[in-house]
Amino acid sequence: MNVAFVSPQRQVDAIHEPPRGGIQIGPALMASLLKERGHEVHYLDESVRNGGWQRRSLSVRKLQPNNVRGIHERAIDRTWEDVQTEKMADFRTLSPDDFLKKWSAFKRDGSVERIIARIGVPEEETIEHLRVLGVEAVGIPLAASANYLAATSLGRRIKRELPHVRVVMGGQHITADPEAFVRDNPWVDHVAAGDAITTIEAMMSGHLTSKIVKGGFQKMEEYPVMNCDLFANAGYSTPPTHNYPSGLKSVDWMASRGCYRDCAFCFAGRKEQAVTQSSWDRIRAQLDHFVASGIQELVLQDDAVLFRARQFFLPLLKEMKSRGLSWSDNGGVEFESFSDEIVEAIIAYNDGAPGKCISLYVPFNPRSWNENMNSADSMTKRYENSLENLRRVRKAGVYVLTSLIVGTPDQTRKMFNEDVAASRKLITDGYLDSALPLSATMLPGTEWFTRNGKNIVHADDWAGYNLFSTHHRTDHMAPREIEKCMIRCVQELADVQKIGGWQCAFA
Ligand code: B12
Ligand code: SF4
Repeated sequence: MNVAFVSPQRQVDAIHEPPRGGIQIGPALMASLLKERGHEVHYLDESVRNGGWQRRSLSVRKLQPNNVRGIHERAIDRTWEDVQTEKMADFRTLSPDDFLKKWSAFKRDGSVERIIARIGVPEEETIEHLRVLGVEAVGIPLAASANYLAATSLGRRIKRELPHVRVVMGGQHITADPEAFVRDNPWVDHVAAGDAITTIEAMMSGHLTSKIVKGGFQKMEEYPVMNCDLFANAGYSTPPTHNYPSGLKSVDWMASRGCYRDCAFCFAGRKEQAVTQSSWDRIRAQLDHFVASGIQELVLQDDAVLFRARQFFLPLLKEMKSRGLSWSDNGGVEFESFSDEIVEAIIAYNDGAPGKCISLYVPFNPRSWNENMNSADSMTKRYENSLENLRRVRKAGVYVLTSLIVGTPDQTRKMFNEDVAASRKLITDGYLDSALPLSATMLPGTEWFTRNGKNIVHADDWAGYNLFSTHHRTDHMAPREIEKCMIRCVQELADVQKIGGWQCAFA
């Protein structure tokens, strides 16, 4: 077979969202497997290919009040730089209320209006490229709901202009409700419900009859070594756009996946997704391949990297250090499990010999016991030892950031104010480098979606599903108030933290 995995161009909210991207581990692993089996495989990320990340066209997208379906969009003759300059000048000089009078996505008449930036290669160029490559099938990932419009628009167009090409899709958004996806997108040939690592070859080859192909949740042993040659020339930048900019050549990687917790807002912790860890043979082969490919830093995306830490995380550090690899954690280090033993191993990692721990993302996520309290304060008081350990790793030169989730279904204004004050103190007391505000998102397949999905302002507001722009109200806050809290958080912490463009749209 001659096949391609194609991540479409991005459509992002140009005002409230910092554009972030990187390799898609799932598609990269499926591509590696098919290549291993002798197929001709292309890995394309249209947001970065051919200088894509710098190619940005702007439009205004308007959604009618009262949830009337339908998207009205018109191109605008402005550049990304021009809009960012104006936005940031307003951000620095206006009060949060005045800033939002001009830039809020939520208009007084109840409509939702966003300035959308399309980032990457335009669809017609993607179609032409696929035609030249002569592919028989394409796989389009749809992990993040925020990519819904871009992914479905590309898939539909491929079926229209290259009707002989099979289009298969998958990813967490589709897994959450495959029936609805197929109903709304009847042109698609196959979709994966769950993992496709064991079914992708049959899906691509057209040997299956059913549209929805169930893949369950697969163990790490089903996944091959990720082949870096596939995306070596895809166009990804150094430093990456979603992680602390170390300047090193990096790659996203998961040595394990799944989680034993079940947080109300997260897809990774669903009951069927029990933690699965790669075998040591596979890990060693992968690390050797990374080194041979010139990779210097691993960006760990594991859901529960500290699960069975003595058997897994601590030996993993030894394997990475022995190869001189640096690393960061972007998937989230569990604060509760940030023990002395783990911290001592991280400090020892930064001993001056090649390989360094560069940054750690340690979220103070709401758990069931503290959903009615402010997270930063309640977590750090309950797990004082973990808190002290944050200071210790910072002293060893590690950049430590946390997040502050704004507009959770349970958060009151009082809780938000306390959260900002607690985050500020944690920074000034030396425990953290920064606290990144994220606007709560009701992601399909999660408890928050079931509970508060009804409060998403507009059903067609796909750009609102990223973690930076607001897309909902709660029993305690209107959409604009949530936006206002996002602005306030950045402004009120600005004098104590260094927040980068990869973390925030207002930097
Ligand atoms: C790594 C990661 C990132 C990285 C890389 C992004 C990427 N697109 O790969 C970064 C940090 C850049 C990122 C960004 C974002 N992410 Co993210 N991310 C993850 C994370 C931790 C791991 C994904 C992964 O690689 N898993 C390992 C592989 C093996 O599994 P998999 O992806 O599920 O793939 C399997 C199946 O889903 C399926 N499949 C997947 N793709 C395809 C494609 C085809 C054709 C087929 C047939 C099947 C198929 O088969 C695969 C193999 O078995 C997940 C959580 C998780 N545990 O999955 C969140 C997750 C995917 N992210 C999420 C979100 C919300 C985002 C952002 C919108 C956040 C933001 N910035 O606002 C952005 C979107 C950016 C973008 N361009 O798409 C949500 C998505 C939920 C949703 N419905 O929207 C998740 C599920 C986390 C959560 N909160 O629950 N993310
Ligand atoms: S937020 Fe983190 S701890 Fe909670 S279920 Fe998701 S991966 Fe697990």
